[in-house]
Amino acid sequence: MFALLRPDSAAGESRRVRELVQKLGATAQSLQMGTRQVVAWTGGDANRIAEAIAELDSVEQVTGFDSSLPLVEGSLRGDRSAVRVGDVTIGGRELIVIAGPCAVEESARTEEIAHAVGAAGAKMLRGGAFKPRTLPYSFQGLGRRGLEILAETRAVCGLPIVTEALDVETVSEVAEFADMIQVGARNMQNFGLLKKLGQCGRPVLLKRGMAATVDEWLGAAEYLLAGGNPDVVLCERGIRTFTSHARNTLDLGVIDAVRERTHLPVIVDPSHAAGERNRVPALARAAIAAGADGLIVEVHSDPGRALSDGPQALRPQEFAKLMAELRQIAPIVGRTLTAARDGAPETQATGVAT
Ligand SMILES: [Mn+2]
Repeated sequence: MFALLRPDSAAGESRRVRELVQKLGATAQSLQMGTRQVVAWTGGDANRIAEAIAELDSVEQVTGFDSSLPLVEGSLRGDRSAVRVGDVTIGGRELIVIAGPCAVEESARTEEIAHAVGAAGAKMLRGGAFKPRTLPYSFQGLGRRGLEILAETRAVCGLPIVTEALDVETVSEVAEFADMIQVGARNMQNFGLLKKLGQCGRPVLLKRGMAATVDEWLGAAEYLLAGGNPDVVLCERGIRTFTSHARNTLDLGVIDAVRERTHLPVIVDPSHAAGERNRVPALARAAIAAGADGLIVEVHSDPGRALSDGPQALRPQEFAKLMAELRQIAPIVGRTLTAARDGAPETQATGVAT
């Protein structure tokens, strides 16, 4: 069961409620849902506890679990969550496009890409410092140096950064530098990592596992929320099917299905779904048309020399053209997309059809 505390409750009030619940024989924990304090418990005499708790001034509502995903499905709040990352809000009316290289390479290259995507309208920079690669011989990322390059790039370009934490050991190090921490598809059910990220103090971008059902994906998000981190953005990136024309099959239908079940924002990664740059724009346009709150797109200024995922990286001018196309789609789905500014790569986009 749950107790929702009043918005004006003093900090730490949930501890007093939790201790009372525990005294009555239940196992309880304090949670934070947005700005609200919540105490959740299992066990004990449900009626007796509910009666005792309802009498406390700080308690607004006592309610039972009507879902196995109470925080993700948000039975205590009907509104949609928006997740703040620096000065960016994901999940509002504005579409948020995150762009950048698969992996952080040298500093000048990272800055060049960041300037180009920022001018074209991207609101955040992506780039992996710790890379999960299929083979141990592939480029594994620059590690801490990669995080430093991202932070240096943020200082000159102003874009908040999202980068992946691969394991429990590196979470604190990544949190030191990143504005948002990514959980990769291969790590979606790394429950130790999810528990650690519940306490990391940074918003989390949770990619869907390549063979994960919606219940499993939302269950992973529930771990983050139950662990104390309310700032979670879901990311569909394609699932494994029998298809051979693309790296993965982008599950466009899941956007609406997930938005119906959870208040959390959902963005789409068309790059890892496509696996090939020519296929990326169509998937990106479709994702926005299907209701995504934003995109995360791989962009590289010299994809032929990229150390990771070069074949699926858009060149800066291709990214700018895609952004121009998305600006035409955005108002149709009730969204806005920031304008390109001076210094954006030249684009000849005249319409959605290419
Ligand atoms: Mn990649």
